[in-house]
Amino acid sequence: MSILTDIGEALERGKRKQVTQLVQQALDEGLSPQQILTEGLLPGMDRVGVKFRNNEVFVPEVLVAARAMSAGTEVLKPLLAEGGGVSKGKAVIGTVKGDLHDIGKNLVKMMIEGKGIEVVDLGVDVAPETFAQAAIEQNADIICCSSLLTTTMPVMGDVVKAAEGAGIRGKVKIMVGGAPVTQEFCDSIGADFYTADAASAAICAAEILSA
Ligand code: B1M
Repeated sequence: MSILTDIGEALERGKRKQVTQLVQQALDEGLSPQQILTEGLLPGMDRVGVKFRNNEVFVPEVLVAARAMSAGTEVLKPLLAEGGGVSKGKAVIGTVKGDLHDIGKNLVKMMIEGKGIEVVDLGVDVAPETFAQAAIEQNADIICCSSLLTTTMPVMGDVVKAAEGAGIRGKVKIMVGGAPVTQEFCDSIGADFYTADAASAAICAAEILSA
């Protein structure tokens, strides 16, 4: 069994210390942070999601798996975020109001920072007006919204309206993403960019700032 399989299985069982240790071991063996993320941690989390949907595991098990996932990404963080240097621009990021899922949002943040872009993290359960206000206060170029629930996706439309209401729509680009979000949805609410994963989000943010 490969170490990537071991990482996914330890994550599924919520073994935080084991995940941390295995991720470090994989790095020591020369695997890339990207490979550890996409072929070890993420497949493990996906399997937890399937079991959750099928009522084979419940919120407590999902929470310990999520904590193990966060422990694993914490080890990778400095490597994924390698980029450093002078900031190329600024983004504010958050999970929209009503939604507490933050693992994907944290990954998007890490990857965008890896492009040398400063990211202000507003956390989870962020109101539309808070996104707009933070963009003004931080003089941000981009607002990044994450949503994992079909019930909270519409809040992204309210973020677009809040930016319009605050008079900053011409100045900031609005990026949206999260498992249920699609390009069609992005277009329907008048947001600027949809990307499906953290790596594409980072490329998109960098392209916005170099345009
Ligand atoms: Co929840 N949950 N959850 N959950 N949870 C889902 C999302 C669900 C699909 C599970 C299922 O039924 N299979 C389902 C949603 C169904 C739906 O809306 N149709 C669901 C549900 C129903 C719920 C509750 C309502 C359950 C309940 O209480 N009865 C509840 C809601 C709480 C709330 O938010 N108000 C709930 C709670 C929780 C936990 C707290 C237990 C925990 C979250 C812990 C945490 O985040 N700190 C949790 C988890 C972990 C999940 C699953 C299992 C995993 C999510 C995750 O972290 N994936 C999830 C099932 C699944 O997705 N397979 C599920 C890994 C992460 C890296 O992926 O976040 O998709 P993701 O991010 C990706 C991309 O989407 C993208 O990039 C990331 C990396 O490449 N991306 C962006 C994300 N944001 C982006 C922004 C961008 C661009 C790309 O631009 C700005």
